[in-house]
Amino acid sequence: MKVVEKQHQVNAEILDRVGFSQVGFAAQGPKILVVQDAGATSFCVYSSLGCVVCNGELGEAKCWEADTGASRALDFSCVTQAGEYVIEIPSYGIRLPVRVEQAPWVDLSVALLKGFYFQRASMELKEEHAGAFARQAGHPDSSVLIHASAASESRPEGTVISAPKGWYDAGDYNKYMVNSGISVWTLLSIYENFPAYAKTLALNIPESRGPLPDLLAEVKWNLDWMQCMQDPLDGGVYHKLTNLRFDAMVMPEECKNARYAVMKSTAASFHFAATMAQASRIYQPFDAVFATQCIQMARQAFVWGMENPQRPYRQPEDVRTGRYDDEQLEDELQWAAFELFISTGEEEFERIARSAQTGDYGIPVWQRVGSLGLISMALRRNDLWSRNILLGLADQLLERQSRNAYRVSMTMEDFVWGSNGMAANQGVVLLVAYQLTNKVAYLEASVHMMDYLVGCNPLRMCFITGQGLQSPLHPHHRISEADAVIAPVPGLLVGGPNPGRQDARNCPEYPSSAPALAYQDHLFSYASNEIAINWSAPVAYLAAGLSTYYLGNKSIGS
Ligand code: 9MR
Repeated sequence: MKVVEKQHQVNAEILDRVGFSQVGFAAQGPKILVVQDAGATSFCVYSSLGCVVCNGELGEAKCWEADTGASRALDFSCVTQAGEYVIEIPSYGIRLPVRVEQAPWVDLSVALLKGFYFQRASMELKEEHAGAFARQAGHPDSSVLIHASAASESRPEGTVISAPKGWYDAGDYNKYMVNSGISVWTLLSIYENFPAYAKTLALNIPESRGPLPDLLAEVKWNLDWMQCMQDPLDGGVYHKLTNLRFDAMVMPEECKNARYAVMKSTAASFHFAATMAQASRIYQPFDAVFATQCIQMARQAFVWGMENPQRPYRQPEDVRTGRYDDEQLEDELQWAAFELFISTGEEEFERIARSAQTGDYGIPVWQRVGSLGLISMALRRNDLWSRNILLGLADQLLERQSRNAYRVSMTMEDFVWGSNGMAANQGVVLLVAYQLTNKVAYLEASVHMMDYLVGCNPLRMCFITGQGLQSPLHPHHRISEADAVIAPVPGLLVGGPNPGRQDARNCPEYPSSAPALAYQDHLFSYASNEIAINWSAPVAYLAAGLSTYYLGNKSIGS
């Protein structure tokens, strides 16, 4: 049996009592720890030589409705030099070693992007790239059946198409267009907004040292699959490539169930159009032929979506896998139209985008993508209208951070299935606001969201497998469960606290039902402990963006 050593020695007692970034702190960044309230008192920070560096008082006790009891923040931003420190709260009996460095998220950004490689379908992962997580190829997807719901004159039910490659969506082995769309957009946006940093990312994947930067090579693995999901005859895009039922908890190579392309949908076609349009401008300097293909396919999918604006996904009776169904489709339309406008400069796309009845622009999630178009428009086209909406959103997030000791923007409503993805996307919106304004408050607020995901939370968990001091060991992830390695596949973000308990039938009671504590590190806790590409992508964006700023390619706030 292959065993991967745990990287760190865990001091369980301290970990349980202190919420803090388990990957470290940025010398120029905000630095907070959170402890359960046991009265106002002072703290002291010591250098590795035992000298007092600074001291202060814990912040006021705050109750957060998502948590139980009151907590206090300890703000040690007085430390501004890289090094090893010990933080002492004498009257709480706490001595905690912490590490401060220039940008503590660099390795994390690599691990998170490598996590996408570990999700690849249709290929063998070789030991030279995957180490202990090497595995055989599975799901070749070279013989995919057109499902009855997707049948057309030229492709009747049972027609065989080939749609290999792509990333497995999550803990399951299916590939869904909608969730691929938002994930690809987020990863490509890392490249668009932080190109210099993105080019330095060395992922050790089979395409490394090839013509494409590693990040773009990894994303292309999924774009290649997406392209196979378009019906060339009419431009419509299939909603998903899936089994009829979820596979057992076995390795990819053991899965022999038939695979189907299911129903063309409006949402799938617009997700496809948006991301292919974005890809066309990004891959242009590297591969003009591919870029041209992307924009042509984006146009065809867009036309299909415009002609079929009300084809929400309807799960056929014989299909039991993920739905990603959504009834509101104007936000998808607007996003696709904006991306096409940015890439082609054709005003007709802009006109269509601006006349869409999108309604509420919230934090991006797979079923609410209007803000993705706004982010592209604000950053690529200096669009004032988009900028104002985004800054309005970011200001709300900022305001919420003053309400709890953790300084997170999460409200009770945000603790849904995939709450960690929500937290990560809040961080992305804050980081975009910083890019637009250079207001340091947004940057620091985005650090707080990152801190939350890597340990500064009521559960004291780093929610990314294989990272930090205390991370999920039993994610709902077939490969992690079925391989011979004790440790889970690294670099994957779990869904996180979710009081919804949609897994109640399969998974024992969680230790707590408080929204921020409703989590269990259990294989069958798919409503709180599954991993998914749309959750990993925004935290990868945060890790890369924060690294860029704190590595000081330009000075903060300038
Ligand atoms: O992330 C999805 C969440 O928003 C939905 O509430 C949930 C139930 O429909 O499905 C989640 O997505 C899952 C998908 O349907 C299948 N693959 C695993 C995904 C993550 O749990």
